Amino acid sequence: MKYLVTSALPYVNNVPHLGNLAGSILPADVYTRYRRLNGDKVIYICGTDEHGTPITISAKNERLSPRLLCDKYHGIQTDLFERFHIKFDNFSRTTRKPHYELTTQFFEKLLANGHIIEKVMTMPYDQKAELFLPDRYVEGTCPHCGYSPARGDQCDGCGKLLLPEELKNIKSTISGETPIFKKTTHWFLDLPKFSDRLKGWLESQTHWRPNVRNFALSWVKHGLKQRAITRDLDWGVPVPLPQAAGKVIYVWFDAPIGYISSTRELYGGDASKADEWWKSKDTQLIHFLGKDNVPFHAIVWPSMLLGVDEGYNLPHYIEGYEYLKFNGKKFSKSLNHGIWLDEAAALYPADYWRYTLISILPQTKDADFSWQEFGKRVNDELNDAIGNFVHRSLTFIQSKFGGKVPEPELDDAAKEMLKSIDATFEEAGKLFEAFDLKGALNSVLRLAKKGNQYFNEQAPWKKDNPTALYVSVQLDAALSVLLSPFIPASSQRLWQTLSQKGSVSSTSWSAPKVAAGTNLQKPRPLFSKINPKEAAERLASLRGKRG
Ligand code: B3M
Ligand code: ZN
Repeated sequence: MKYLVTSALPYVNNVPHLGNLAGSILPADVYTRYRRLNGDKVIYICGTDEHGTPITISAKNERLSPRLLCDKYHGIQTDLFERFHIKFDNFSRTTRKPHYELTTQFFEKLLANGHIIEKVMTMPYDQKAELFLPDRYVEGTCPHCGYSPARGDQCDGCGKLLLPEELKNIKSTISGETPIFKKTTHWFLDLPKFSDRLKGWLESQTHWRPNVRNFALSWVKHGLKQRAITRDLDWGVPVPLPQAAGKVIYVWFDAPIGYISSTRELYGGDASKADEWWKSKDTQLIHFLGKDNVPFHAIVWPSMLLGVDEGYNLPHYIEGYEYLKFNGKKFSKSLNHGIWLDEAAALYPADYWRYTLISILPQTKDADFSWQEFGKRVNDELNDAIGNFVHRSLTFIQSKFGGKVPEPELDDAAKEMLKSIDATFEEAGKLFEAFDLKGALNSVLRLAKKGNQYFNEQAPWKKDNPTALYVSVQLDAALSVLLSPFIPASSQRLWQTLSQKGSVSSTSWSAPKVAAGTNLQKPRPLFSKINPKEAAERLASLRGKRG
């Protein structure tokens, strides 16, 4: 089996925050790193989502052309993801020419196959701002659950997809005025036609998380509506029809096609190479994303893939995460509530963030990041349970055996410990296969704690205990491999301290053996403790300096 892994393409109008990192990009990276260690063929595909009104509005605010805005933030995001050791196989942009061409082909094919329909519709029009309002820029009360503010495309209260005209008390979020409804021609994807096939397909995806699957199924069961896939805008992929001047393809139509165009780009534009991932039956297509993106990936995108009828695989798995909050509330740029990646990178090593975010990953319910939580994870787990164990074992070998791994005489306790290492590879591997990244990390943490217990029981400081130290080194090496999907930089440092060759990320998902007689390097502590109160102060002072 091969694995084609994607994370939702981030809009290119901002500096991402911790929630954006935890919401799909980091877990997809961790998962891909596991796959690679496990010897699987895998690629991780992403890129920036550069169309839609989020971009045009930000461009206006920053007094830049949309293109310059995209250039600026594509650069910023590329750099930041690198600093968090996110290893994409390709990180593309949806404004590149081949992406325009592929999007145009998708549109033309769906039109030719009778899945796109031209209709005159009425759209909310902001008379003050003089523009048709895209769905996200009207707000009102949800007709289904009464939630407010519900957006014109979706209600955050009940999660249902909406149309602007269904909203009660509708307002433009650009001017605050009540919009008028004006006639305009648009092209619609005929979703109802796919209902039966989608329903059958979704019902058979019994390996998905029930919340994601039931969420998607409930939309189909409530009846799908035809959805406009063009907009009155001048930024985007032009609608390839003579009567459609001044109209572009809706960002949510072109964005997922970005997964394919980015894969093609990885192969220098060779479509047949990309198709080995997109069309071959021995490939699983795996999408990581936030839960608000589930309808587009579980309903609209599969309909597009089915509708072009070119043999594309449907998603094998959709991981839709719940939300990460900061101190109990949503991240908010306007309120400056949260932590942004440039700040995070300036404050603490990437691995501290990566570890903490995975350990609180919102897999089944919303999660909360706070400095206390960060302190607990970094101090009690990374530093005490993992770092101290490793450091104690390695310094003892330096002081008692001159840094040389001693020859063991394996007794029952030692054999038991070595067995636990194998069992952890197996257990954590199974959890990875089930997309339980948090569970996999916990399994590794339990092994480290067991190691501590073993070390304390063996008390090699009381008398020479070469066996216990030998076993501890095996455990150190195992932790280096087991942790490398989560904290690759620290794992690599440990790997080198153990005098192991090459990159820990390219060994294999099994217990490594450090032979007796190996000369180890002088250990330096892998982590250090943080002070939650000081962390908050350091962030404040960083912001003060930057103004
Ligand atoms: N850019 C929405 C988001 O960032 C959108 C995802 C596209 S995935 C094809 O939440
Ligand atoms: Zn609602």
